[in-house]
Amino acid sequence: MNILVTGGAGFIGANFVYYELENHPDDRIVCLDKLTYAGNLQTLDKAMTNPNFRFVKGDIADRDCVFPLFEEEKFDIVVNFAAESHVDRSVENPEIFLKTNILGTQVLMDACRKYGIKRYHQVSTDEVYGDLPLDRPDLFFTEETPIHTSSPYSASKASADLLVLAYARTFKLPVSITRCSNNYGPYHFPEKLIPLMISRALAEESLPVYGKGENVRDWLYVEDHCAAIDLVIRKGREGEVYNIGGHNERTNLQVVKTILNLLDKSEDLITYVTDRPGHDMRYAIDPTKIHNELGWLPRTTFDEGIKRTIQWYLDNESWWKNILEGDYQSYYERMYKDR
Ligand code: NAD
Ligand code: TDX
Repeated sequence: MNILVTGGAGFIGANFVYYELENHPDDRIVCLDKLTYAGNLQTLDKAMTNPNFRFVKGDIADRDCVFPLFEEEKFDIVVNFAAESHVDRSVENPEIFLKTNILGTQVLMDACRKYGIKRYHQVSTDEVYGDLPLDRPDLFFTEETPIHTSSPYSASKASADLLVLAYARTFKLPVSITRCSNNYGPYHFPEKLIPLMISRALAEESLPVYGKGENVRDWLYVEDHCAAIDLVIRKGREGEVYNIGGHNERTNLQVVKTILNLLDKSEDLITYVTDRPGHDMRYAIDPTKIHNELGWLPRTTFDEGIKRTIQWYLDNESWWKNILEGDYQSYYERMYKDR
């Protein structure tokens, strides 16, 4: 199989590249990535020497880049991870989210129509379902939960999902979609909650918790997400949506305190800051469908995954320190200074 992985220099995409190279050594992986602020070629260092791997720098929304690549490579499967992925950045400036997340998806699917494909897979998010109230722990997102978005980011991801389903119905494109809960693990960009808190706690800097820290996220170790996508693209039914999540719900405050505790740092570092506008209260996935149809279950508990993640950040300081020393400094100033 010849597989195109877009956004493979980012967090989940890179973990997926490594998962595929290890578990399907006969397949070829081509990574197309624009290398935005979130893309990092250093992350793919270990793949670069693999003869079954090729990296191409380019924008999924650029037809002049995407179409010749499809013509040359004749892909069997496309897995689209490429996206602007940070909710706070979408509040600051929505436009690039619409361009990459919606129009980029369209360009990729147009290329699939023109050059033929066995499967186009869209990596989506539980955020397309909006949020659940904190006082209803009995409620979960299923694949039938209505789309109901809160942020420009989630609206762009939901729009892309609808476009994917429209291409399936109108043009008979063989598609699938997965909607996953919050991931964590190696190579997670330090603007997101868990790596931000690990890196700041290590430096004994204040830990900015939005609002009261009571919002709930359903955390999934990134390798479990990769295993689920791998199953769906090879064995999942065409035209279907599969939710992915592992019943690992935690409040943000619980997550931050766990990190402080594991690093043996003081809880005095926690600083409550102004809440995110439109902040979703709770995400919680019901993964029954993917479990029943494909036998998928998460392998990593939160307690185990967070320890492994912290250890990875301790062992790979140069990876995240390089990021913190770049443009990230002005990002942090902009987002958190007067908060
Ligand atoms: P990320 O921000 O870490 O990585 C995104 C990657 O896409 C980067 O390498 C970036 O350079 C690349 N990219 C951005 N715009 C591009 C463009 N126009 N053309 C080509 N490449 C481009 O994101 P992530 O956290 O790895 O998320 C990957 C996907 O998974 C996204 O689609 C996201 O919506 C989805 N998702 C993420 C999570 C999560 O918890 N992180 C959960 C569910 C779903
Ligand atoms: O400094 C912070 N303080 C804080 O309290 C940051 C960065 C976040 N938070 C809170 C906001 C959220 O309730 O932590 C929670 C997690 O925040 P993020 O890491 O920004 O993730 P989230 O907004 O939940 O979205 C993530 O999961 C779904 C990914 O970034 C999305 O790409 C994915 O679709």
